[in-house]
Amino acid sequence: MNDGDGTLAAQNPGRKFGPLGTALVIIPTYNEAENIKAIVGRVRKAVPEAHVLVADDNSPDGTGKLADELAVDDDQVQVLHRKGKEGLGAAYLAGFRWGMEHGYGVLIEMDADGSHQPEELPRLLTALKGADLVLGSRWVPGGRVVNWPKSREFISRGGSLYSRIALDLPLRDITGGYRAFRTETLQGLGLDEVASQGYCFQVDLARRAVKAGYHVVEVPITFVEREHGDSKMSRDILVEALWRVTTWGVGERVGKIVGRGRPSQQ
Ligand SMILES: Nc1nc2c(ncn2[C@@H]2O[C@H](COP(=O)(O)OP(=O)(O)O)[C@@H](O)[C@H]2O)c(=O)[nH]1
Ligand SMILES: [Mg+2]
Repeated sequence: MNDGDGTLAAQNPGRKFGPLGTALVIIPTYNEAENIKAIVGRVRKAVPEAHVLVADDNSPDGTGKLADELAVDDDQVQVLHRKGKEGLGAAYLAGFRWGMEHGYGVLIEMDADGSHQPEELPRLLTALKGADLVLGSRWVPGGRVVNWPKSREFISRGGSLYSRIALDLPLRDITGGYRAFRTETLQGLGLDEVASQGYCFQVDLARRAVKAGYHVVEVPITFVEREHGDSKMSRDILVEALWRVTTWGVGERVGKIVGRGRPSQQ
């Protein structure tokens, strides 16, 4: 899909990066009434120049209404009301499109539940000055998780390791959802074809960015398990991710073998 900057980045690792522009922190929500006010307040304090977009899927617990109350008092906070629960990936895609239409230079993914600490955002933005995409990473030196059950850590580490090997990606945390994109990077990823379900969404974006030749940097983060509300992670989301990653991995390998068998074009 990408035929511009990404390829250039691969060819010119020492290239200069442009200024960042205004950042939009996109926070997808489904039943986060206990968390929304605190997280938006923390973002506004940690990066006062950034704007916030809450992408709510008509949460039955009234999260959208609470977000509206925040938006009334603060013109750097906006709310995208969506019809119903369509998954985190679909909410982010809608948020990315909104951010592109409104001219933001940086689009950030952040959970509402406090797992992604807004106080770490300045470090992600500093790294983005010399990158196309920054991943907040639990599994690089200096990264860690707090209060996570061993079972979830095992699944998360395993998921990243499997994706790393299956898709041949030089990344440690491939399923994480604390990320800062330059808007041009997202424009080069072919968002219309991104798999929007659960963890697949994060894996697919990372995979597309690497394959397109973008400069992707991992910055260590401390991921803190939520204190309020429930996780929306399900067995179905996991199984789907495993299946998709396997299909992509096999597809890439077959593609390489078939490509090798063809006579050279040059
Ligand atoms: N808009 C929207 N947000 C969602 C949906 N599913 C999860 N989220 C949000 O995505 C973020 C991460 O979800 P969470 O349940 O904490 O996943 P976990 O951290 O992997 O356990 C939270 O802010 C959720 O409210 C959804 O279907 N729609
Ligand atoms: Mg969570």
